[in-house]
Amino acid sequence: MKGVVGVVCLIVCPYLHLFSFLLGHRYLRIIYETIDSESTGRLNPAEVRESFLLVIDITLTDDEFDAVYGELDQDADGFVSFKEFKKYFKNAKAIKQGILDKRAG
Ligand SMILES: [Ca+2]
Repeated sequence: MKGVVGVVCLIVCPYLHLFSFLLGHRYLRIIYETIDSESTGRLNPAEVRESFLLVIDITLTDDEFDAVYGELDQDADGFVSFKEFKKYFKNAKAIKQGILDKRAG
């Protein structure tokens, strides 16, 4: 059953940000739980990187990822908890715009 939910979410998640205003912050929880496939309750760097594609539809470069990981992993334990994840992506639009602005120079 969990596998089915995961597959459905992988199809739907790329579009979740489009109607995130309807779901409130719940879409972040859905995305977090989908990426945290082993239900460890924390995301490792590779998983966090994957989350950017799902939440804001952007694939980060190595440099971009290094720059933002410190902001995400607030307690610097090497992993990102849901609390940290939610705090960072609370304003996903602004995060996306910030990355695009930096790319534009
Ligand atoms: Ca952390």
